[in-house]
Amino acid sequence: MKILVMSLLLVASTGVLAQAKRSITLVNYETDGVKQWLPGTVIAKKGDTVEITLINNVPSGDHGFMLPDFKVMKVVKKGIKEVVTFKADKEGLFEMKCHMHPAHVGGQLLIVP
Ligand SMILES: [Cu+2]
Repeated sequence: MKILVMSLLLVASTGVLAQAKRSITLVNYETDGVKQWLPGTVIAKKGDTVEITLINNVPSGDHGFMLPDFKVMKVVKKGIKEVVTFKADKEGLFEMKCHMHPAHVGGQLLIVP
């Protein structure tokens, strides 16, 4: 048991959320008329550089990806990958959304200390 606890502490202190460049791919999908980015939650650590690759597979056409709190805004055309990069310079829970059709393609960005 003591070894397990020591191992978990080591992992927590050295790797899992150490400050780094984080890359993730989000895919836009539609089901029952609801459009979302998948995964809908992106997690990073304050200080990280976050690189998000965006793929739009929704038949209805172009959609936007916006992180208003980080001044990120990108139109993602169907079938054309886009990449956005930003510095996670503040912690908290932030909104991701489509700036072209604000009622959909939502998600959230969690930045932990
Ligand atoms: Cu949209």
